[in-house]
Amino acid sequence: MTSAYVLNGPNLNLLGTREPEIYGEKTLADVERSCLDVANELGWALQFRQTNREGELVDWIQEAGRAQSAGEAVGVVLNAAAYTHTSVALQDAIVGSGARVIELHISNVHRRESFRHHSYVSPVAAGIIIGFGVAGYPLALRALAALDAS
Ligand code: CA2
Repeated sequence: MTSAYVLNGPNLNLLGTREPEIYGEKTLADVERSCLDVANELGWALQFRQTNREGELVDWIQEAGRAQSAGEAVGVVLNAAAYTHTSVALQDAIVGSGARVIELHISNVHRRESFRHHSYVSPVAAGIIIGFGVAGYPLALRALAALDAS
């Protein structure tokens, strides 16, 4: 069965516990359930993960790229959180692995502090979903399906 990866970076385990005015009230477990509903509808297995470690995100992107090359994965929805704005290693992992990546942010980073306006992921992403709250996650899975069909 084809897998879709949804990879979440640092502090997203805190979703729903603090800063609801920015990130809403849903928890990461709620987000996983909404992704599972769409994955089931699309006939995909779901690899939904969160880590606070940059290297672990790199490992998972490489894993997704290998699975995609083997025809076993459709791509990655990546909310790299703060590493979006700092990590050359993530950009290198995306390019080096060939993983198809949809960059996702819950908040509209362009309405926030200027340090959030730059992304190392955007130039190597297939597409970007920003500012739709956690509703962006199922949208991003549907975007992966659309890209896969095109
Ligand atoms: O809007 C997004 O999805 C972000 O990727 C979230 C990151 C932030 O650094 C990016 O600029 C934009 C922060 C994730 C931390 O999430 C928390 C959620 C609830 C409480 C505290 C942190």
